[in-house]
Amino acid sequence: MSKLNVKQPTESNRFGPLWIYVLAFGFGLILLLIVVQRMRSDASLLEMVEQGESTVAKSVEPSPVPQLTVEPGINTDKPSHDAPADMVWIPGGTFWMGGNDASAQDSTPAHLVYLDGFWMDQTEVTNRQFAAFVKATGYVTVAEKTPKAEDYPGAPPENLKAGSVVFTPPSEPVPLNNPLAWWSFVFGANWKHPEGPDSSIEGKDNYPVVQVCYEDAAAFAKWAGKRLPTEAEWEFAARGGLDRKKFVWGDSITQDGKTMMNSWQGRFPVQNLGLDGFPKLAPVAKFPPNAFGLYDTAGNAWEWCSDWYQPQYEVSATPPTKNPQGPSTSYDPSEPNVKKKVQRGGSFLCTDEYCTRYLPGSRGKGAVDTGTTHLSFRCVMSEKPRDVKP
Ligand SMILES: [Ca+2]
Repeated sequence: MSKLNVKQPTESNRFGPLWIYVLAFGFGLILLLIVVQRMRSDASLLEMVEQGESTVAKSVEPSPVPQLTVEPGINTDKPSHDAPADMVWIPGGTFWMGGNDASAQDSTPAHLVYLDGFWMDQTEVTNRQFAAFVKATGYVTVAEKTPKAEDYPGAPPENLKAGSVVFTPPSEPVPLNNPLAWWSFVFGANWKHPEGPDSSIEGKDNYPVVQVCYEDAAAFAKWAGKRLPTEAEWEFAARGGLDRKKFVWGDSITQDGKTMMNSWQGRFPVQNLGLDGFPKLAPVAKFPPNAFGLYDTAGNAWEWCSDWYQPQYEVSATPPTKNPQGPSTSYDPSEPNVKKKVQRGGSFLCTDEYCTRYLPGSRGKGAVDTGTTHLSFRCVMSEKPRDVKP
């Protein structure tokens, strides 16, 4: 075949069939769109990273986040013997103690604490139980004894009489910055006459004993073969295994519409409406127990703890702080010369208007020689003997 026999290209087919160009153009267009989309995606990714947003790029290479090596949790080991009468097992474990509320500065910071398990009285010590102690031992409480002049330098001699501190509400509203407006030292007030010589505990066997100072509470505990709780034990037990809840039962002041504690309703300190059923102290166990089976760990009566009071916690540099016993001395900047121990749980006088220390992360304090109308205690017992400061 001579080249002259080869078909000459026409105008339309000189560069090949048209469909080849259409296909190539379409393919090129798709490639271009893919590249442009990829560039736009990269740009927006860069922008998001620069704005600190959570992005795919971040999830591929996460920033290092400090990890706690310990977590809150409840011990699972069981006690080696049955519960002593009227006590419950508090299993111990690791928990967040205190809080981060700046208005309750001495409770800050929330910090991890580890505790061994222990037994705790289900209720505050009652008048019946305290009477049994007095009957068995002949014990006389501090409020029943005449104060010694050397212990109270500067006190007028006429004031050196046996007595205790009684809630004496004013008849008119008062500023809430001076507790002396509603507290009085009343001669003849003591655990048998909590509101003064004319008052009585007759018919109140199941009420928390009050008007007991620290050494009275410690003497009872020793007689009972028990001891007073450390502050950490008290808070762990009060929280009932709940992690960082506002109240000992949860985050709301009531639960399922139920009133959960004996506190103050109405204008403090002039009028307690008693909407919770009790305008004053209530018998023990009138409100639901917490998850460990403890009653009245919020409200009703304050409870002594064995720790000296200082306005900050001793926190271990390597958490958790283990079985803390509190500082070796007392120091309250508002009264530096008064020896104070920690008190916990708040009382029937606590109110959101004035004192919310029925919250488990908050603290109280009191002079060791002073009982009051709303101050009681409950005891604990170690599962295994361990050194605890007296
Ligand atoms: Ca209480």
